Amino acid sequence: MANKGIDNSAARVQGNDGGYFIITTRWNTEIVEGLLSGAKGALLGVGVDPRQIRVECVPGAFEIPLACQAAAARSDCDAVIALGAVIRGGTPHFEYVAGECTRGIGQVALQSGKPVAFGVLTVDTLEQAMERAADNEENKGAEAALSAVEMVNLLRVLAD
Ligand code: INI
Repeated sequence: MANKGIDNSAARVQGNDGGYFIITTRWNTEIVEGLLSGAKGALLGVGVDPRQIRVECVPGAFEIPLACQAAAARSDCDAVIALGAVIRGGTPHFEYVAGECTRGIGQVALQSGKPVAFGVLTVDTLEQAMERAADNEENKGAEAALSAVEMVNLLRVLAD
């Protein structure tokens, strides 16, 4: 898979001990299912054991950071992968929801010291969201999953 910015060789899993926690939303279910499918496929593709993958769902993108924080606090969590979609589509909520979600996810990563991959689409239209959640090389769930594996590997190297 030739995802932009992701080094697939660096993303090959190097241990089957930890867990990958995927946080999804009930908002924009169809889009999020596409992201989830991409993320799971990417994790399995780089050697993650299915038993290492746990999926939990929150109401919407605004709730993602808190769930990520709870997941990252677990000793059996190596990385968190946040998946969701905030679609501008005329909602005055957009800037607030997208902004808080993005900021919160970054904050959880820095405060927990664990990778929290950002697979939350922030787009203008449903069509744009569908393009990024499609079953192809542009799938942003897959990109987020591979970045999580790559960061787990890097943090292990840096901890030595
Ligand atoms: N949540 C989303 O995940 N995507 C959206 O596009 C969205 N919009 O447009 O409002 C959205 N809102 C809900 C929000 O994330 C919270 O769940 C809600 O405000 C309750 O806290």
